[in-house]
Amino acid sequence: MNQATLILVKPDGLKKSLTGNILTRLSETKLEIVASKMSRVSKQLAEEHYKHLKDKPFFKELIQYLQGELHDRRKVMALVYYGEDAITKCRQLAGATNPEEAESTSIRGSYGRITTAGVYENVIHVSSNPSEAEREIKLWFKPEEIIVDLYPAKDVIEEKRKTKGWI
Ligand code: DAT
Ligand code: MG
Repeated sequence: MNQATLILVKPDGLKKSLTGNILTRLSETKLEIVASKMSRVSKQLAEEHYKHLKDKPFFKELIQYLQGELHDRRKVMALVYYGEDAITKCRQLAGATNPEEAESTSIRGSYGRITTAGVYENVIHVSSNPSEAEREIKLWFKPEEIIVDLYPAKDVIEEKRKTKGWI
């Protein structure tokens, strides 16, 4: 079954210059990249992304980590991969959540670490199931930023929104 998944190259992945390695690993899946961008991560976005973990003792550090405060890289690379069993394939390549338990050849097993403060710096985010993927993709991307019609969208007339244009 065709699926979409959100992928984030987290700030530690960017700081360690792992973007190329990670995209190369993910290209083994033969999935299609249907959206990609560099994205600043506001506190609000980070908290919404990880809202299922808000009661965990590590939530505050996790939000700081995703915002790039631990790596002086206040951005992530966000992508949407699409194709047959996209979630399973990408999660398999990513490896287990805990980088010390992740298979050593997986992305997290190869490049992740646990900090002394207990933060899992695991390099990459992959959605865990189709409904989470839909929620996350809609959180990180606008319909027009995705080159296929993944989910139903409506026309929105924005008259007074201030944006930037080239001079
Ligand atoms: P995953 O990223 O594998 O989907 P998750 O959604 O359960 O895992 O957790 C999101 C992130 O939160 C995870 O990438 C790293 C962090 N995290 C999860 N469990 C943790 C723990 N026990 N200690 C520290 N960080 C943790
Ligand atoms: Mg998850």
